[in-house]
Amino acid sequence: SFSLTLIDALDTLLILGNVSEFQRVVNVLQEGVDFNIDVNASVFETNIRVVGGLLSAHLLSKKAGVEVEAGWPCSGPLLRMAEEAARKLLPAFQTPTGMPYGTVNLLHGVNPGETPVTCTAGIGTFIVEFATLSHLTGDPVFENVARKALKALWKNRSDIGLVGNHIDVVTAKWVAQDAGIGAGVDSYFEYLVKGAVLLHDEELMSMFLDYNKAISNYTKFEDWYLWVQMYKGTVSMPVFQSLEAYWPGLQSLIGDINNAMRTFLNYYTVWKQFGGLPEFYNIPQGYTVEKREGYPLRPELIESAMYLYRATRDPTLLELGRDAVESIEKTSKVDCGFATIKDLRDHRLDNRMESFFLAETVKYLYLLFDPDNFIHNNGSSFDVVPMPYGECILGAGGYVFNTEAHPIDPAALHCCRKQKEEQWEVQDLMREFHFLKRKRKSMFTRTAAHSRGGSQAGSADTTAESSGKGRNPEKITKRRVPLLSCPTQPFTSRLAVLGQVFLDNT
Ligand code: DMJ
Repeated sequence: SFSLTLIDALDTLLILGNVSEFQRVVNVLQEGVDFNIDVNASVFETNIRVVGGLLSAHLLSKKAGVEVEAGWPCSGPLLRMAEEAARKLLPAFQTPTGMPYGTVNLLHGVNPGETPVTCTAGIGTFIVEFATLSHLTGDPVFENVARKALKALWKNRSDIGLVGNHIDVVTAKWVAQDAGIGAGVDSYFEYLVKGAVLLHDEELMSMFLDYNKAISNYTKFEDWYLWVQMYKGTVSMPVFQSLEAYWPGLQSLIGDINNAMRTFLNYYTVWKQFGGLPEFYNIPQGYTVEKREGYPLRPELIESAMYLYRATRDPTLLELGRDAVESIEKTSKVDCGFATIKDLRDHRLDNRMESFFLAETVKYLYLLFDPDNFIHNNGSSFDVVPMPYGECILGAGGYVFNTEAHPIDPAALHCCRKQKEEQWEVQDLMREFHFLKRKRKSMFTRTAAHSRGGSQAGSADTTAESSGKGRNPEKITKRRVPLLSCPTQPFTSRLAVLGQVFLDNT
């Protein structure tokens, strides 16, 4: 009930080059979206699709020709909407462990009687959006709750280094103890890597690398990944889930191309067998799992193909892309969109289209076949955006996709962070200035009293001002406070204090 598909699909419009439609939708959203509604929403889905979609659209809006307000990218209507949506999610994080509930009511917060059981991905998939929000808005609360949740998962991993599928966020007891890389866990691992890349955070990367070792040791068999018991490492389900197909793409992000390609090729054989990936595939039996035969046009295998193609230019990856386009066109295209395939055994259709089809599947396919897309920028072009405190270099590439394929420009985080830091430094400086002013005033009062023969100033006064004892008090009060001589001021360009502008060459 809050324009989920429109928000989720917005940045796809720009990546496909439809600038006018992007601009129209931005206006529609500004006029029509209201998060103050009595709706129970998934904390995870609202974050990845709505907060992520709005953040990405906000950061891309200048490129799309939208007239941005002064202060962009650190302010703007879509950013304010993203912040408003994210604030609605914050009550979910108020738990004894810091791990969030899975659902909140957008109007009333966490419902009384809400289940405390949340899946691992529902706890560990916030750092990309929430750290972006914190950097852009200057409010650390979002990044803090996301980090606390990540740390809680890390603390509760098993002795053999694995995490389970569902945990009680109040007691920190694992309720589902299957460990694997797919449904319920997937984007937790993805966000350790992407959080590390976005924030240059070695701790997040080292957590991932430890998990990666445990996952290889206990779950990997002939380049397939199985489900195992998190404490013992014994196989619990020899099943491949279509959601797991993001893993080769993630491996490519850490440079593990050979392993990534081998696993990708396993998954591609399944694709060829059915003309799509069934939700569950029993590996030893080589067939779909009962009641899991559907294919909701998920993006994961195409996402991996896109990343791996950037790294290898292997034409097999384009072949998968071609197969995907042909089978989606042939089987799923209906009058009003592209329908989920209910059963891959007979290609029956469901009356449903997931928003991730537009947000992710179409986008990754397009990017696979469009080497010149601005998203693939290698830094050879960029935009210079003048800010009150200097210039920001934006749009130079290195975009980090959230798990719903919404690209975030890491340079914007740096830009706004820098601006906020400089604002804080100015505030500190002002505070120091007023403190010194007050101090000088009281010194003047005491010195004046002393020169009139009083002794209240005290003999232990050793401050610089006290050396003016006996001098003309007028002169003392006029001595300039060395505002710009503080060695802790890293100003390189310019600084405005009380309306005066100081340039570094003046
Ligand atoms: C998307 O909503 C996200 O990628 C999420 O992390 C899990 N997968 C779906 C699409 O398959």
